[in-house]
Amino acid sequence: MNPIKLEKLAQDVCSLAKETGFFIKNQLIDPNRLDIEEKGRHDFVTRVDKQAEERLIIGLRELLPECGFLAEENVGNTELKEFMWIVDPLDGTTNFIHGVPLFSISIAFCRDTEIILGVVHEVNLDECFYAWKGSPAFLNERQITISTISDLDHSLFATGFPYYDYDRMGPYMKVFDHLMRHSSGLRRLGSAAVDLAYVACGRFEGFYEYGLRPWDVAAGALIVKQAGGVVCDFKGGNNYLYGRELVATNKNIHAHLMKIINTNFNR
Ligand code: 2AM
Ligand code: CA
Repeated sequence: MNPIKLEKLAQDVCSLAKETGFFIKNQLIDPNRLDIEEKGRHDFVTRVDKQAEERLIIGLRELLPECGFLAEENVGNTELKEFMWIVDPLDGTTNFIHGVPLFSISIAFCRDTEIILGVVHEVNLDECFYAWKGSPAFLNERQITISTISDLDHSLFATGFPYYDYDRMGPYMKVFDHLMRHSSGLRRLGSAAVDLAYVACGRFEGFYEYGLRPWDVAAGALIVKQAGGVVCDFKGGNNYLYGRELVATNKNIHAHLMKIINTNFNR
């Protein structure tokens, strides 16, 4: 494969995400035609998730024909290759189904297990967050960085509520309890990709969730890091892409949040 120019690729992927976002938003006009299916208990997919994924796969194949795919709805089948796209065509499907205007498209480009480009496009506010290996992070072409807050009391956190694996609810609720008492507050937006993008641009000081899949976090994790933040699993290690648990922070509050997570989850 020819050397890949990541900056140009990021621009092209942002354009594709914006076009696909426009398609998704237009489908909300008639909520009766979403054709909702339950993939598993509490796990929904609509015709729109699948059609958006098809559009993204066609567009990404045009950009770089030889790459593999790991995409949530698996419309084009998973293809494992050295260069891979990891795609969530609609992150926040539950919001989408209920007409809550917060959902996104998440597209990451990886070489083996390394994420080298990430785009998270929040459809409703038309906010496109992106970064590539070695770059700063951007929101609609403006450079973004993590916040500088360093104490819990002034920190705003995001999380996602568990929707399976309820065995870990005990420690989860203890972390929740601690942050309720000792932080500025907790938000549950319903799109992990947006939660991560909001850590990257300084709206949130930290985010943690378990039960996440690679397509929820791949793009956002790179954007947080390129914005100056820290991303890890619940033990402080690097297994957050496939490990189904992730912490992302602005760096300054990282040790505080990890202490609370460690105390409750890793005993
Ligand atoms: P999804 O909309 O692409 O499924 C929020 O907690 C995160 O978990 C989102 O990134 C969401 O991605 C994912 N998720 C998957 N299934 C979910 C469910 N049943 N309820 C809530 N979030 C779910
Ligand atoms: Ca999805």
